[in-house]
Formats: sequence, C-alpha cells, structure tokens
Amino acid sequence: MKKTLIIGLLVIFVLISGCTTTTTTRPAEPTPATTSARISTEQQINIKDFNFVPNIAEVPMGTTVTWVNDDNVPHTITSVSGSFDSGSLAPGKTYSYKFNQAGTFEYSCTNHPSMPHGKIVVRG
Ligand SMILES: [Cu+2]
Repeated sequence: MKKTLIIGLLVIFVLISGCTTTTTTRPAEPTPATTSARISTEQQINIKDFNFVPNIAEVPMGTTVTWVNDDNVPHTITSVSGSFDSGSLAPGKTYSYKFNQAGTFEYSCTNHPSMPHGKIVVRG
C-alpha cells in the first residue's frame, strides 16, 4: 500500500520533471559580435532625377560616401556648412568623401537650388 503510493509519487515526479525539461527553452542565440564589425564603411548615393538617393544616409564614423551622378546633367554635392564640395560632377562621374566626424552633414546641389537637400548622419 505504502509502496504504491511512493511509486505513484515517483511517477508524478518524473512526469513533472520531464515536463519541465522539455518546456525549458534554450536562451536565444546571442547576436554575433561580428555584426557590428561587418558594418560597411562604404555608402553609395545616386543622384537620379534631381534627387539624392537615399536622401538621408546614416553611417558609422569613418565611412566613405560615394555619390554617383546618374542624371544626364552635371550636379554638385556641396556641404551647407562648407566642409566638402564636389564641384561640378559630370554625368556618370563619382565623388567620394570620408566622414571622420560624428554629426549631421547637410548638402545641396548648387546647380539646382530647388533640388531637395541630402543629409549624411554620421554616428559616433
Ligand atoms: Cu543638381
């Protein structure tokens, strides 16, 4: 009589413990540390149909941004604060600038003041 009770309790215990082990979920895989190291330090911006595409680019510090003139007229990439200026960029040509300082860098095209300004947001 007592033995049955003990076995019964044992069975219940095994079932419960078995249950808990199966429901225990493994912790989520940590994000590989290489993710941040693999962030590209190159960013391309196309000038297409009188627009900078993408218009706002967020990049890590040290990124080299390359603008490509995909239009068939010359454009300029001219920093509003005066930190960089491509001069007249002929169709099909590229201009690169490396951003070594954190901050927001707004730029425009001096050939076409109506063009929407572009922005480079450099993370520190
Ligand atoms: Cu332009």
